[in-house]
Order: sequence, then C-alpha cells, then structure tokens
Amino acid sequence: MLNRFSRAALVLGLFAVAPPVLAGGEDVVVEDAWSRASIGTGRPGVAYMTLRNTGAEPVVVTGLRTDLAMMPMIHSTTTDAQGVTRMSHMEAVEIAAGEAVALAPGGLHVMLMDLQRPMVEGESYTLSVIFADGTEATVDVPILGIAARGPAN
Ligand SMILES: [Cu+2]
Repeated sequence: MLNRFSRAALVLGLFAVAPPVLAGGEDVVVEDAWSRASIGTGRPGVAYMTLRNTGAEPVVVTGLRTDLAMMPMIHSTTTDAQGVTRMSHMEAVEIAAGEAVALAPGGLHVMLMDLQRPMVEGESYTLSVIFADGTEATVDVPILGIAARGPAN
C-alpha cells in the first residue's frame, strides 16, 4: 500500500510527463480547524483540521501561509518498529475526489515553524491552505488549551 508520502511523490513525478487534471481550492472545505496554545515562541506550534475535497477531481495541497509563523508546513508522523516517532515535511498532499484528509494528533499535522508570537488560548489566527493551481482556502483557526486533544464544538 502506498502511504500518503509516496502518493504525493507520485503526483509530483507525473507533473514532469503530463500534468494530471487537478481541481483547485474552490472545491475544498476546511473543517474543524484548531490549534493548541504554545508556551512561547521557542517551539513550533501545531494545527489540525480536515480538508474535504467536494469536487470531482483530485486536489493537491502544496503549501500554507499565515502571519503567525514564518514557515508553516505539513508534516507526516510515522513510528518505526522500534517505536521511534519521526515527522517529515510533506511537499504535497493529494486529496482524492470526494475524499477528506484528516490532519489530527498522531498523524498528518500543520507544523508552525518560527512562530512570530505566542499562541494564546482563546485567540485565533488566519491560515491559508495553498493548492497546486495557486488558489487558496483561508480559515480562522481557534487556539484551544495547551492540553486540547480535539476541536471544540
Ligand atoms: Cu511536525
């Protein structure tokens, strides 16, 4: 089974030959976005959400933007046979037509590298998800408590 990283790499590889038909961010709904409060700015912040592709074509997320962090990126989380957990930067994340990709604790997540200010519980910030066609989906992300495990609702 191909993991998400391999699928993303496959998609990028295909661009060099013949671009697949890819829809843009107008088909993507960002659901249940949330973040945890940070202790300061010395460590990266984290954000989670569900990206739902309501369209009939695959969509590829290629980046993120927020004024809260200089280097927001999507990480994957993998745990090897020895129980060692690693995070790796995802250059692209494909969302199949009609499918949703969950960014959740223990799996894919948004890592907010180089925080520009502390993330304070009760506040929120704007995060834009950038797609391969240049379109964006922008959401307001609420900052929950430092021990939060899921979206508030
Ligand atoms: Cu990470």
